[in-house]
Amino acid sequence: MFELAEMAVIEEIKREVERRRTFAIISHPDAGKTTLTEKLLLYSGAIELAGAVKARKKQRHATSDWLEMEQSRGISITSTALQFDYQGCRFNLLDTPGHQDFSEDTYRTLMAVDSAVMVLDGAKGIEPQTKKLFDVCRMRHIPILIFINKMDQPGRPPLDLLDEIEKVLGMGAVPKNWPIGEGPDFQGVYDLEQKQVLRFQRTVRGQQRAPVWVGEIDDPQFAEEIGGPAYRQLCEDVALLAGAGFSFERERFLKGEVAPVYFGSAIHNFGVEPFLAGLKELAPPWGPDEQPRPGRARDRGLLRIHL
Ligand SMILES: Nc1nc2c(ncn2[C@@H]2O[C@H](COP(=O)(O)OP(=O)(O)OP(=O)(O)O)[C@@H](O)[C@H]2O)c(=O)[nH]1
Ligand SMILES: [Mg+2]
Repeated sequence: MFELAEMAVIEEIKREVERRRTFAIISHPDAGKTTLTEKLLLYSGAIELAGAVKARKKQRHATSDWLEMEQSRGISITSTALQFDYQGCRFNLLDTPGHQDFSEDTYRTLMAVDSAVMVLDGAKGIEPQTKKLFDVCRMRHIPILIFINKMDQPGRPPLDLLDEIEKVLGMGAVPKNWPIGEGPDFQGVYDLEQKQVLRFQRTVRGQQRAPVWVGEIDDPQFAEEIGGPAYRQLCEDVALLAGAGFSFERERFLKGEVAPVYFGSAIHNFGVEPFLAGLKELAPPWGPDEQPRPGRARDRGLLRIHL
């Protein structure tokens, strides 16, 4: 029989485990993992001013590229573990290097996480290193969330990107939000579940949170302000998506069979907060594996000591 004090400790441990979200950010080099990491820190309140991967003289560098060589070259070389709290959850985030020379480090990191964030460049889609890392995730049945980044640059039509995820990765892709405007005219995202428009404003070098207007798609002022072509495209896409019958099943997500997809621009802080909210809602806490994950349990303990 457990004593009362022991029971309280066990309950406390259970609560602490429940509120943890341990995930890695993975992708082909340069898709924007470190930039997104920095913006997740900004939106969680862990930092007040976001740094840049390639910082100017007196500007802050991105928190997770802390090695001098990373700062001078503007690439990530090692995985960096960062911890922050957001709305009662404790996030353990591992920003990984994309370059294949350092991929051993990324593979090891993937043994220790409960989910992965896959960052895609909206113009490039699935690149070779992304595919390789995806294969590792699939082998380990790691649930994946997708952030399609760099929507502020001319890119591919969002439906093409979803199609590519399904065809190349063989995984279902369910959009949670949808881009408003494209390339330099990218203005925000439409939340497909809440049926809400989130229209962001840029800030100087994206160092601070982007002011956001939240409203209805049929608000005449919104329609006027975003301009005719962007508005028509958004309405057409939303109607098309409603008819396409996308449905997100949590069980399939947890098995790594289907991924929720979010759009945004990490550099301008567009779509970062909805993505952070999605992570909180969907990324699973640690739990007994439903399916065996090769190589996982042994390494997990070791890494957790440091987190
Ligand atoms: N236009 C645009 N550029 C971005 C965006 N996000 C990141 N970048 C730029 O893309 C480049 C690569 O960004 P990183 O965040 O270092 O990419 P990474 O995936 O961490 O790269 P590695 O760690 O070296 O694999 C940098 O010059 C960023 O400023 C974005 O949303 N839009
Ligand atoms: Mg990086």
